Amino acid sequence: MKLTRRGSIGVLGASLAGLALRPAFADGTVVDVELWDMGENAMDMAGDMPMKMHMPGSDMPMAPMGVKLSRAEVPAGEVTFKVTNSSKDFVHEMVVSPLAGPSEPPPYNADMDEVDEDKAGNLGEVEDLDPGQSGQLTITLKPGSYILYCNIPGHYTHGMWAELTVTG
Ligand SMILES: [Cu+2]
Repeated sequence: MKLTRRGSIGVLGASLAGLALRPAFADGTVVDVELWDMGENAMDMAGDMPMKMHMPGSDMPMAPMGVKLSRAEVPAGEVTFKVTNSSKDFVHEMVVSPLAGPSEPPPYNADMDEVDEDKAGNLGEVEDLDPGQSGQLTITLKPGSYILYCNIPGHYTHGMWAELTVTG
């Protein structure tokens, strides 16, 4: 969620155009991404527990929301994220930003309770998926550390992030 948006429709359109020109995902890596939560009370759960990236190494067993990846490591190059919102209650989204290093927290805007996308850098997103909806994003990634997160206010701090490592 930010001012300079790359809409999910635009991303989908670009992907469909790509499909017409060459075999689907012939060169790229596919990562399945599930955006999940524990139901309508998920935002009231977890209280003030610190769920965000300043807990490196935590697997956040109590997080009421999350981002689940089919793989946490991919080779550099084209990566397609196939994103599904499995929630019955919440709109979620997936944003991709680089990290300064493994488990380095991204810039965080406490007033908005969200990642500061302008500072973190937004490499692409699948925005505003309704419950049960899917979307996808294809981007080219260099080796390094990345974070995939939902930046609807409060969701990041309720556990909606996952790290992705891109190897050279
Ligand atoms: Cu969310």
